[in-house]
Amino acid sequence: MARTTVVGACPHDCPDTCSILTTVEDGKAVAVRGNPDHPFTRGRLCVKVNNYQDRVYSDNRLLYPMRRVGPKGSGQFERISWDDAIAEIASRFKDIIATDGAQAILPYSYLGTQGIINGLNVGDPLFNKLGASVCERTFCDSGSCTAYMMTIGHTPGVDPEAFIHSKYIILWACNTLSTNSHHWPFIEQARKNGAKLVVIDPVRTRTARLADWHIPIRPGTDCALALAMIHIIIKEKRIDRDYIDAHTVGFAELAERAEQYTPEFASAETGIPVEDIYTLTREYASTAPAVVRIGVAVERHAGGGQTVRAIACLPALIGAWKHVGGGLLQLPIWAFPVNWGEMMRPDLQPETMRVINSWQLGPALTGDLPLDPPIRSLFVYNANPMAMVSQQDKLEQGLARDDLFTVVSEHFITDTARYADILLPATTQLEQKDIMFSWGHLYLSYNNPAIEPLGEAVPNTEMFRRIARALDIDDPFFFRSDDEMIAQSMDWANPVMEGLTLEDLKEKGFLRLQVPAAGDWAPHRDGNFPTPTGKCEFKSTLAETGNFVVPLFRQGYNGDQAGEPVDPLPHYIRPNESPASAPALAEKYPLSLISPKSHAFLNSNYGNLPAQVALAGEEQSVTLHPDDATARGIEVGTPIRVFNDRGVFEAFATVSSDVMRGVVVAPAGYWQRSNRRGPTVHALTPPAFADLGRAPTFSDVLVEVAKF
Ligand SMILES: Nc1nc2c(c(=O)[nH]1)N[C@H]1C(S)=C(S)[C@@H](COP(=O)(O)OP(=O)(O)OC[C@H]3O[C@@H](n4cnc5c(=O)[nH]c(N)nc54)[C@H](O)[C@@H]3O)O[C@H]1N2
Ligand SMILES: Nc1nc2c(c(=O)[nH]1)N[C@H]1C(S)=C(S)[C@@H](COP(=O)(O)OP(=O)(O)OC[C@H]3O[C@@H](n4cnc5c(=O)[nH]c(N)nc54)[C@H](O)[C@@H]3O)O[C@H]1N2
Ligand code: SF4
Ligand SMILES: [Mo]
Repeated sequence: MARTTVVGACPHDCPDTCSILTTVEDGKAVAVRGNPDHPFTRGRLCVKVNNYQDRVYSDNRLLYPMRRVGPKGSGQFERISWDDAIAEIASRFKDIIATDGAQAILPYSYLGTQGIINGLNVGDPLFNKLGASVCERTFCDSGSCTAYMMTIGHTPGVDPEAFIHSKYIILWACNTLSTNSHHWPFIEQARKNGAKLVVIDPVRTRTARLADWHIPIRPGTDCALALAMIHIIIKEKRIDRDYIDAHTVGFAELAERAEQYTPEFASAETGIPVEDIYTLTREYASTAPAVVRIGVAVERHAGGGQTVRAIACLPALIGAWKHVGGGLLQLPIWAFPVNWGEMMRPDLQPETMRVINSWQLGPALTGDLPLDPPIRSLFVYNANPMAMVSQQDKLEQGLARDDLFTVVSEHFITDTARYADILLPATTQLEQKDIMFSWGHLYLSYNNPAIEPLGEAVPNTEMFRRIARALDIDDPFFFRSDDEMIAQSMDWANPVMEGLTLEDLKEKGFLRLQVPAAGDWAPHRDGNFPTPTGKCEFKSTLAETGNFVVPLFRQGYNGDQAGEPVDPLPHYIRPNESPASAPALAEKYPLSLISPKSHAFLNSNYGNLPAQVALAGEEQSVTLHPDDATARGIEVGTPIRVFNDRGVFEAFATVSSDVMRGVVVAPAGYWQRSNRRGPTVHALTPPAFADLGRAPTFSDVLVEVAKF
C-alpha cells in the first residue's frame, strides 16, 4: 500500500489558515490533521475541517457539469460534457454581448476558497476583459477596513502571536473560540502570565463564558462605548502625552468631540452600567500592554465604520503601541505583498463600467434596482448568496427569472446552485494547488494537491481558462498555468519576502513573512502609521473622500477612491433599528436580531454535511432570553416564527440567559432545507449599508418572535 503525507493549507474564509497534513493511501485521502509544526495551527483542526475528506468524498459532491432540465430552482439537472457546458456558456455570453452589451453579464463571487489563484480574483481578469458589470464585494470587513485605513492605515497591527505579552485583552465583537480558535492558546498563555480577558458581546458566547469579564452590549451601540472610553481617558488625563504629540494628529479636536460622549450617555445607549464603563476604561488605560482584537461583527450596523474609527483611536491615546503586545489587531492580511493588480487586472476594464454591490444582488436581478442594460446572465463561483445575502425574497425571485442565464461553479448543489442553468464542478482543496495569505497570522502558505481531481471537477483557474478559450480570447495571460500564476501572485522582491522561496514553501507548507519576531515587534512604537500623515489620525485626512471602498473589496475596479466626504472625527451613529432609535418600529418589532457565525459551519459551508449539522443542530434555532420567551409563551423547542415587515422565517426556539434581554440570535449558515419552510434569516435582514465601505447592516434589525 502506498501511503504518503501531503502538506496543504485550509482553503476556508477563516483567519486561521491552518496547515493541514493529509494522509493519502493508494491515491485516496483517508485523514486530515493539523500540522504540529505550524506555530499557529499547533496540530489541531477545527470541527468544521477535521473530517475534510468527508466533504471531498461526499455522495452529494457535484462531480460533472450539469444542465437544468426542470423548472428553475427545482434542482433537476442532467449530466452534460464539459465541452457542451462551455460551448453553451460561450454562445450565450456572445449572444448577450451582441444584443445587450457585456454589462448585462454579472459575475458574483467571494471567498469560497481563499487561495490566491483560485479565490477572490480568479475570474476578475476575464470579466474585466469582457467588460462585464463589476460586483463590488463588500461582504466582510469592508466598513471596518475603510475606518481602519482612515485612522491607522493598512498596518498588520499587533502580531496575533504577540498576545502572549499582553496584560489586558479586549475581544470586541469577536467569538474567538468559534471563529478564530487557533488564536485562543495565545490568549490563554497571556492569562497564565496574568492578563485579564474582557469580551464585549451581546451574547455570552463560548468565548465570553471563559473570559474574566463578559460585558453584554446592545447590538450596534459599540461606538458609544468607545467614545465614552475616549472621553474618560482624556478627562482623567490617562493619556500618553508624549506619544500623542509625536505620533498622532487631531488630538485637540478629538478631545472636544469626545466631550459630549459621557459615560452616562454611553450607558443609556449600550445598556452597560456607568460604573462598568469607568472600570473598563481605567483598567484598559492603566494596564500595559493593552490590546484590542476586533471581530468582523463590529461593523454590521448603521455606524459600524465610525465604531472602528473610535476603537482604532484608543491605543494611540494611551500609548499602547509602545509595547510588544499592545495596540490593535484587525486583519494582518495587510502584511502580505500579494500582486493584487496582476490577479485582478483592473487595467483591462473598459473606461465606462458598471459597479453593482454584492448586497444588492436580489434587486439587481429583479429590476428593483433599475439597470440599463438589465442583468441577463449571472455567473456565481466561490459564493452562496441565497444563504448569505440579504433581500432573500428578491434574490429568489430574480434567480427564478426564466430569461436569466445562470452559471454556478460549486462543490455542492447549494440553495443558490439549485437555480443554475449550468452547473460546473469545482475541485476541493485536496485536489488543487494554491498559495495562500492569511488574515489571522503572518505565515504565507502553500497547498500541495493531495489527490487527483474527483470526477470531472476542475480548479476555478482551469474553468476560466476553458471559458476564455471558448470566447476566442488569445492573450496568453489567460492561459497561464497554475504554477505560473502562483509564481506571479506575490511580490517576491518585497522585503518581507526576503529569503522566502517557492521551493521551501512547497516543501514546508508555510513560511513566516520576514517581519520581526512576535516577541520583539511593536510595529508602531515609533509611529510610522501607513496613513497620509504617517501618524494615527484621530482627525482623518481621508475623510474628505471618506465613503470610499477599499480597493481590495472593489476588486477589479479601476477607478479612484472618490466617495462622499464624511465627518473627519469619530462620532456616534445610532442603529437604524433599535428600541431607542426607532421606537415606533420597536412597538411592532421589539427584538434585535443578530446572526453570528455558527460554531460548526463556515458561513454556509458544511450546512449540508452530516457531522457538522449534527453538531450545530438539525434545524435552524433561534435563542431568546428567558424573559422574552416567557412573555411569548415560548419554551425550548417551541416552533416559532421570526418576522418583520420584510419577511418571515421559521425556526425552533432555544431559551437562554446567555442572550441579552431584547436580543435574539439566529446562527448563520443554515441551508433552506434545514428550515421548516423556505426562507432563512436573510429574509429579514435590511438592505441598508453601514456608514463606511458599503458594509452590511445585518446586526441592525428589529423583529418579533411568535410561536405557531
Ligand atoms: N466557526 C466559524 N468560524 C468562522 C466563520 C464561520 O462561519 N464559522 N466565518 C469566518 C468569517 S467569513 C468571518 S468574517 C469571521 C467572523 O468572525 P467574528 O466577527 O468573530 O464572527 P461573528 O460570529 O459574526 O461575530 C462575533 C461576535 O460578535 C457578536 N456581535 C454581533 N453583533 C454585535 C455588536 O453589534 N456588537 C458587539 N460588541 N458584538 C456583536 C456576536 O454575538 C458574536 O458572538 O469568522 C470566520 N470564522
Ligand atoms: N446573516 C449573516 N449573513 C452573512 C454573515 C453573517 O455572519 N450572518 N457573514 C457575511 C460574511 S462575513 C461573509 S464572508 C459572507 C460569506 O458569503 P459567501 O462567501 O457567499 O458564503 P460561503 O457560505 O462561504 O459560500 C462559499 C461557497 O463557495 C463554494 N466553494 C468552496 N470552494 C470552492 C472552490 O474552490 N470553487 C468554487 N467554484 N466554489 C467553491 C462553497 O461550496 C460555498 O457554497 O457572508 C456574509 N453574510
Ligand atoms: S476553518 Fe479555520 S480553524 Fe478550521 S481548519 Fe480551516 S483555517 Fe483552521
Ligand atoms: Mo467574512
